[in-house]
Amino acid sequence: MDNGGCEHTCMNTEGNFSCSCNSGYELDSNGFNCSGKSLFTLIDVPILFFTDVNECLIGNGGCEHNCTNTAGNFSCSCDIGYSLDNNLLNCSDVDECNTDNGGCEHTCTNTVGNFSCSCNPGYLLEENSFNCSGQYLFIHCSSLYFCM
Ligand SMILES: [Ca+2]
Ligand SMILES: [Ca+2]
Repeated sequence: MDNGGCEHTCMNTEGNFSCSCNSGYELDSNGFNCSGKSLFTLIDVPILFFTDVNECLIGNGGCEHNCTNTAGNFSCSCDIGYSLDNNLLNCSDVDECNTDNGGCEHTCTNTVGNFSCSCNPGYLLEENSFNCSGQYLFIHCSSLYFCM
């Protein structure tokens, strides 16, 4: 019995026959012989079938502000003035005044998503929005000894 010419298994079908191969082998193009799958192919399969899910497309990935899709994962980030909470989803206002008085020379006032500087009475906020300079008082004098 020549096994129908099949190297491994011959399967009889009505009026015909076909060859099949043992597990781990695949049928050659001639329809009779079997050759072992290359190790490369076996390793490559899970990579070929790997498709990333873009979690950001559904409900922004649960991120309160910005969602960034990555291969096999995703991450949330926050707008300027906010920091990511421990749950890695929500964003909280940064109290800039806690660090170096927010850079303000006099008074720092924290706001949601921002902060602002202000100056003590008699001082004006400079154009850089951080420093304070002495206010110029214009006194009208009609003479050296009489000012109003
Ligand atoms: Ca992803
Ligand atoms: Ca703030």
